[in-house]
Amino acid sequence: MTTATAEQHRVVIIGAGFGGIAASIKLAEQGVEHVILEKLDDVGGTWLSNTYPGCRCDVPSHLYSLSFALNPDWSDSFSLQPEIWRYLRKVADDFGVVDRVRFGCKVDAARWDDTARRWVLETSQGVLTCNVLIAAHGFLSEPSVPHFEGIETFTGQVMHSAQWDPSYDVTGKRVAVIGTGASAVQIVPRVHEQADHLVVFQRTAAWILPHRGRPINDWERALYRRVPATQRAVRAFHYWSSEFLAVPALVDPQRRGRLLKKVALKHLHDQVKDPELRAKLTPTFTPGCKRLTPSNEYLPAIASPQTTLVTSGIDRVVPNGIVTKDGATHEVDVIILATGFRVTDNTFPELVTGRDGRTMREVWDGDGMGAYNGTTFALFPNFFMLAGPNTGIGHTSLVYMIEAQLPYLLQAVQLMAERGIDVLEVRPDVQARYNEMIQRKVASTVWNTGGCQSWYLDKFGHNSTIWPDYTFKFARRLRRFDIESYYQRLREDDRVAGLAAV
Ligand code: N01
Repeated sequence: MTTATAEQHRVVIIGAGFGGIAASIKLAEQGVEHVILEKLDDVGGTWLSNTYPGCRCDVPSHLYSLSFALNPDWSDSFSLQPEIWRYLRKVADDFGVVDRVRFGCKVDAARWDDTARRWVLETSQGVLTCNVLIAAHGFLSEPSVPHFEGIETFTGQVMHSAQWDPSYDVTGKRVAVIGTGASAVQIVPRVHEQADHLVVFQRTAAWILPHRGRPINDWERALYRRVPATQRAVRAFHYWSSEFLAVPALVDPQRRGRLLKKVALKHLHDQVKDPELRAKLTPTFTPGCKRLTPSNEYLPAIASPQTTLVTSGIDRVVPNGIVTKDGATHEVDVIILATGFRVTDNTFPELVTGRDGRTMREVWDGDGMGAYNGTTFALFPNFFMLAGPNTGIGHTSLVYMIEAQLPYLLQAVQLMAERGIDVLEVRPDVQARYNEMIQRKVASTVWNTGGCQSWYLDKFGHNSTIWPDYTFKFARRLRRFDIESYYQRLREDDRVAGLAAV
């Protein structure tokens, strides 16, 4: 099929998670025709895929929602996955988003056609084209599945945390959990309740903070329903307190990060009485270098006689279990890989080919992963990414960052329509200056200096994931679409604004 005969859209959004749903609602409000391509069979993105026991959000529920679609009915101050997914599904239904989603439609390739001035998408349901492409595929969507020698010989079940098999019952089983990140910290207490024996393979100990979660009372829900301003006030409280308590500690860990360590050490001391175990569970890096993980149940589950904490490193997998480097065999029936996601090395950039014929991966291999305002990319015209490079945060809601990007991309789409602009592309010098600023700021933060290996850094130690400042500053930056930072090509003719030849 040629570009001319393919199905045409003004805007295509890839992904129907938080980002795709929010973008679709806002585009529809502006009357912009669009379609959402979603590889799964429902909306929800990460909150559809992650169904492991104990899966919940470690950001307060009132903050972890769209500002224009608050949910007065949250049952817990830190919601469990099913409730977050139901919330997203309801928002998608209420705002008519579901009707615009093409489910089971996987994007295999997206190529910029500079002659037609359109993106050409090859999908599992055929070819389609669009003038503007919005990638809302999420950066925590590709499971990282490490290869352990002999894993194919294992006779039990192997499951990644993000590919949980709901039909598998861990009751009475001997269970291995590999990893001690945010997912493991939530899985371990739940599996521990049901398993006969639990073996946790820890490569790096995690800083565990006290969890402040509690059920939300009926009267509170009634109040939020009747007086929505009260819920807004609670949301504002959560937002501003995490900005002013956490950001200084994270961006200036040497001077202002000590309190976090004190709180986490006290929590460990209170919950684990055995000094030998406590030593194994005491991290050696600065708190915040990896995502801070709150839990009141993780450390007691690890300290329980039903659990073995293994720190000697995995050597290989054998048919009946896992052999560690000290020669011990840990016999298990199921291996749960809580081993995280491919973030800086995921496959999405390999699918997207820009104006000069190179894929985003090829460009990033040369120049490093980066964007302008976490949203747009030189050489990739009319392309916007939600939750793009350096929009990640460790202390507050990613939904806030996604919402901060929406006015920026909506103004761009609106200006294109008003001024007859066919092609918008950020200038490489602008993008380079922006990334220099980001790298200067991130260099002294806990994510770069805290002495840990995390998904925030790529294999070269480059931080292309974190926004290293207060999040309201990000929102302020993106309040106005700075068209002067972009090359523009007009629809009527080939005049190029801001560039001799694009
Ligand atoms: O993944 P992780 P995650 N052998 O990368 C270990 C979000 N999230 O899925 O630390 C042995 O944090 C690895 O060890 P080490 C949140 O943004 C949010 O837990 O590298 N171990 C580590 O312990 C979070 O940051 C919520 O030494 C191996 C673990 O696996 C992100 O998702 C909840 C290994 C991976 O930890 C990812 O969290 C859950 C190997 N070969 C997740 N490879 C919320 O509540 C890896 N590991 C919002």
